Amino acid sequence: MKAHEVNFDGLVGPTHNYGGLSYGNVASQSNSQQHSNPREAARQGLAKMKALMDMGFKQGVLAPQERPDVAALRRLGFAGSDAEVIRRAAREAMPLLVASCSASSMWVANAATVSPSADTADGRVHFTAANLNCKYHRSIEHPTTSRVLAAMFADAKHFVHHPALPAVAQFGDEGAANHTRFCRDYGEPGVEFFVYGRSAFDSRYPSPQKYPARQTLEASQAVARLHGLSADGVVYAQQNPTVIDQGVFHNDVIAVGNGQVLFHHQDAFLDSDAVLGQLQTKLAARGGQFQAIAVPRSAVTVEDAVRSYLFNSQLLSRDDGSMVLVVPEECRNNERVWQYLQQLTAQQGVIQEVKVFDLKQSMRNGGGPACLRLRVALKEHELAAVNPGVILTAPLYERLLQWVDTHYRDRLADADLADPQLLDECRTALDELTRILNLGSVYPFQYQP
Ligand code: SUG
Repeated sequence: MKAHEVNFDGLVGPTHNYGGLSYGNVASQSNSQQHSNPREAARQGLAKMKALMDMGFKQGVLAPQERPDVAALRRLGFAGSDAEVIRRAAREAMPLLVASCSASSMWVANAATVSPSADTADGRVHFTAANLNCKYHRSIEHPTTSRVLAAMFADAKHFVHHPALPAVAQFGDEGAANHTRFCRDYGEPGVEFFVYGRSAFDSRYPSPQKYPARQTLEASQAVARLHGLSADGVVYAQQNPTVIDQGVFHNDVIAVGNGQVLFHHQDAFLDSDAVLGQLQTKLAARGGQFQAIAVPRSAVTVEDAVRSYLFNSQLLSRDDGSMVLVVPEECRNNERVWQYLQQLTAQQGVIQEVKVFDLKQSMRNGGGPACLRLRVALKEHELAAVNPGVILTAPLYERLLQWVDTHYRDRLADADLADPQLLDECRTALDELTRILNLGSVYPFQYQP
């Protein structure tokens, strides 16, 4: 049965800004307080979606969230009309207003973990929304994420939605950014690879010293249980704590996998040989042939990887079995990384082409091509059951472009977040978007929680 990997890209929201909210994410911290350009950010994201669609890849769209999140501010004690809530937060607790305005839901690699039906006990596609509880501004995403995913994948015959794990640090879960799947074919049983930063309950596991490890082993194990994965189809690996301390806040900043291939930095994992050995053995038991492409630190340092986001790339399979690597422009601007990529494609190995995209607006917050997409492997009949409103087509692309140009500002600074007018603009835009994507009422302002 034919199956596809569909990339659902997060549409950048109208409040895209640089809040400096993510300690441990070097780009977010170093670009704090700069003014942003939400219109350009959304256009850059759409350009990538369109280009991949034009190359023949299946592409979907994931809607942004309602921001400022007035309901979240109310939960923190700000009262009055919506405008008063925003003005009071701006006066008394600007960092909370900034957090409630973040467009961070655009990085949908953190929206959820997804297991395709070939891997799960009940033969359905399973989704677990990520609690993202390491950062306040991200921890408020999952209720709406769940509603949006349920509106996209509504048919309970094929799709199962699990609520986010308990919202405590011990179950810190960052979704697909720490999850990869290896398989011979997207429709066949595969090996799901969960990478965690620390253990919450077992002190024998080392932890980073400087920056937080966002994903715990216990969260990854809970997701695997919820999805009904079998032990022979799962590998757990600990991220190297020293790379977390250098700014690798998710595994997808240091490794990317697709099909039977893992493209990763030499320093990505603790006990790398054992990890790669397990992947090789478990994939072989499923009839596959695992291939690891390790980038040596002598060619690309961890610092280069963090600056260029070489590994925050999309590795996509073409019909002839070869792969294309989708990288951000920052890779071309880094001499060592670019040289490595030239050598890689010249070898005539599995990765034969590199495609470069300008995603600067998102990159300044630490979000590259891979952060912007949630992968869902679907068999043909499952794809047919997805809400067709969210599958990108040429007319939908044109409509979204027009929608962005109508509603988005081209400049946003901290002070603008205090303007209640921004809330009205966002709600008007999102109300229209839910009609364009045929999502129904998914936002708090539409259903009054
Ligand atoms: O969680 N940045 C996001 C970037 C997420 C990248 N995702 C993956 N690697 N999959 C984060 O740190 C910055 C927001 C700000 O500072 O305004 C932010 O949330």
